[in-house]
Amino acid sequence: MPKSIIIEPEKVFASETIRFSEIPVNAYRKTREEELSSYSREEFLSIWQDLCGIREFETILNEIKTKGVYQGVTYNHAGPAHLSIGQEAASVGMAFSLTPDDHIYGSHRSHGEILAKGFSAIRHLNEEELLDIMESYRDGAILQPVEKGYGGSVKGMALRFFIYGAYSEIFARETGFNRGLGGSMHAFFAPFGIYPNNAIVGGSGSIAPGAALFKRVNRKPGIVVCNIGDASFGCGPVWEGITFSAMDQYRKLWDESLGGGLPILFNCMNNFYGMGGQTLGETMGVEYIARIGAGVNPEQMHAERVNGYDPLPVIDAFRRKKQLLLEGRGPVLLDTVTYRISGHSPSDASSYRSKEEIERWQQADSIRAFRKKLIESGVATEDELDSARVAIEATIFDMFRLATDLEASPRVAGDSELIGEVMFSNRRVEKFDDRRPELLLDPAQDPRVEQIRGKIRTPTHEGKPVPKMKAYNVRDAIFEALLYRFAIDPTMIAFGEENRDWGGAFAVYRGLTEALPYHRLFNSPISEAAIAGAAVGYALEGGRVVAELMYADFMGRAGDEIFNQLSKWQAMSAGQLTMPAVLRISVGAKYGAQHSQDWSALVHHIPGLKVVYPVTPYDAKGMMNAALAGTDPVVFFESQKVYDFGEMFVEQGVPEGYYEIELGEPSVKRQGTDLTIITLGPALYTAIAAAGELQARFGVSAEVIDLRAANPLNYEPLAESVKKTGKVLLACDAVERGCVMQTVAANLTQLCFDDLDGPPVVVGARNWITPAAELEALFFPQPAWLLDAIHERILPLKGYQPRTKQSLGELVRRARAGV
Ligand SMILES: Cc1ncc(C[n+]2csc(CCOP(=O)(O)OP(=O)(O)O)c2C)c(N)n1
Ligand SMILES: [Mg+2]
Repeated sequence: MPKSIIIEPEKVFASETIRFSEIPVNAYRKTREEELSSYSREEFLSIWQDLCGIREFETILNEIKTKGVYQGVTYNHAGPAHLSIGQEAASVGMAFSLTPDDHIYGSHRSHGEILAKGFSAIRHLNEEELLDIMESYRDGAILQPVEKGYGGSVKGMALRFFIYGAYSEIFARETGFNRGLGGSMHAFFAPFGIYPNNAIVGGSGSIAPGAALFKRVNRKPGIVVCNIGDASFGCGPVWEGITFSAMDQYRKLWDESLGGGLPILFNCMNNFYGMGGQTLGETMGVEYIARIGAGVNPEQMHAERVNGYDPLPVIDAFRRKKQLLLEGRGPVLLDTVTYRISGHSPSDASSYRSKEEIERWQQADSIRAFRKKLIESGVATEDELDSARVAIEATIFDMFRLATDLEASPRVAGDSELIGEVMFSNRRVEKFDDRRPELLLDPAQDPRVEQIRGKIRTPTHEGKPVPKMKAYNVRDAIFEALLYRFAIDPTMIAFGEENRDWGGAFAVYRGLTEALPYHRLFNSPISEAAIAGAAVGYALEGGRVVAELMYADFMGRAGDEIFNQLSKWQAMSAGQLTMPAVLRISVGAKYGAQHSQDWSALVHHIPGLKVVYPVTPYDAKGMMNAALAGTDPVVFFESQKVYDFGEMFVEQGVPEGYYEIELGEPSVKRQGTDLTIITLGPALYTAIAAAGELQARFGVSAEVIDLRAANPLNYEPLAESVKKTGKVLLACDAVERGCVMQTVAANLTQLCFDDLDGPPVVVGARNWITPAAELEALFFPQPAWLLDAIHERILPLKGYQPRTKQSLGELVRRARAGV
């Protein structure tokens, strides 16, 4: 289906001038009278109390970190504390009018934002809702210690609950929001709309757009706020997240009923510093962060700078911007000016800024200024303000003390396997919502489905091998699994580069464009970080997502999103979140050094990812089905070498119906008795060819086992085979150094030491760049390499003349040369 928007030469060559509109800077002009009529006395006092509460929360942490004691309570906090003293007004202003349906994402410096949003949520929720949250959240584990001996109101209890959960999380206690597995920089509490905070600078910049996408696609209420620092605007993934959020298609191509532009507000907590680098005048050139909006879209992201040293202009801006977002006019950029009076962390000597500067900001302190405003306007007396301050400070202190008490607030036991238990959620979810999945046609009528119907799903047909054109292949298998789940789970979406119209970079999605509306299958910008990051945001909000990276070599562009985000949030949430995201990554060939590398080892090394690599149609369908029924992040490698391979192993053919193959189960592809060859990826076919030659020329019977997955991995069938044969060769297309097979070889050595005639031998690609298509035989393992290695290091083959160097001496030489 071609694009409905036509690019016309006359139009794009017409002479004109691009005009920018003015970007407001501190345009808030409300008079005292106007302010007084905009808020009730109760609201003014709540703002005041929130400001004081955050200041006290952070002050206690600062004292504890620097002196080890606060008001007689001694405590040694080993972890980080990136405090936001000075930034309270910006946080309170941000959170004031947000409801629990509005989700915030943040940075390492998010205590203030968390508290402000929590305080606001407690005001927005009624007593019944609060009780329900407190009692059900982790079966009351946070509530129990705070309700003991407390006779106050439900809202008062909720305040205690929330502050205690935050402190406990920071102090790594079982009673923290995330059982202490998140900690200071990652703490969050989803029932109040507080979503993951990220210790990677700008980390939320690519994730929050996925959360906003979830709201649009699934017609959920509320907006998403991405709170990030000024220095994070130097991070590529933030720019990618903005680009992803500003795509024209939301308003021009997607169904209007979805609501238009992504409801996301990038809120820059602009304190003018990274750690020591000054973003105004030194490390950036943009001068006003708000200016960035001008380069993004004609609306300039409705960008604006506001005074974040006063909560009222921030509240005003958030109200106006939220309205825009609900009208579908997002994304929005706010440049909220504030100042961090505290150091970057308590050990910060502030050597990069002058004392005078800090003092000037202290004199202008937002809390002091707000107090003055309330008194001068007659909203409250000194005494009233003091007693409100004292009350919140007392609650904060009490909860701090309780959280430091090891008896009331224990840590996860020293011998606990908890972390291991929450690395994966290992659940099965048929669908994440009960509504009817949006489809453009009955899947049975899909043109691709009809085409596949004419294909042959068995290895042979009428006694002959099946010609490629007629064979049901790996592409078809993945397509079938995807279409099946698209028709069941209404939340499931897929996106990536060239995913629509083009049919997916390698035609796996051909036929899906016809079946799915735009919002369920769409083209992303060329933004790998945003593709992977948005998938993370979408999944952790509760939707199923399939994102695609065109080549494994592009994983570097999404490094943080794959290695730190996709992999870690389930465990950092102590199992509160699931991550039902499949990241399809094709592994190239023929395209040289930057398009043909198998990087399975990189993701295999990262805890928290399931890594699979099926290479037959039967395996691809069964494993994609399993991945799409699960709740864990699965990196699903697909080899371009085998996309059009038919089924060669399963005699009865690839079933038309639904079936699953458990992830992590190796598969014996050829039975044998003398030698075991274990493979991962397309090396399976190399091994099958080698096994054929071994049998035909030397009468050696090789068993060939395809791992199909790198993690998790069941070693039992491998050990069983090795125990039978006593000999094992492992082969893959990844470069030999540090490849998955090295780990498998090391483990098999230990598992089967007594049964092995000799050590396992690994044959991988050379530790080189992948050369041009014409030279690939020099690089990727060939059947002859396997025979050579077997002859040299496992089982001398009678009369055999090796064709390549596979000796141990050669291994040492190559290692010494580093190649
Ligand atoms: C990707 C990455 N690079 C560097 C760091 C180390 N670091 C932590 S905070 C920080 C400065 C961040 O500045 P900004 O985004 O303005 O937030 P602020 O600390 O001012 O709140 C740096 C460099 C990091 N955590 N992540
Ligand atoms: Mg900063």
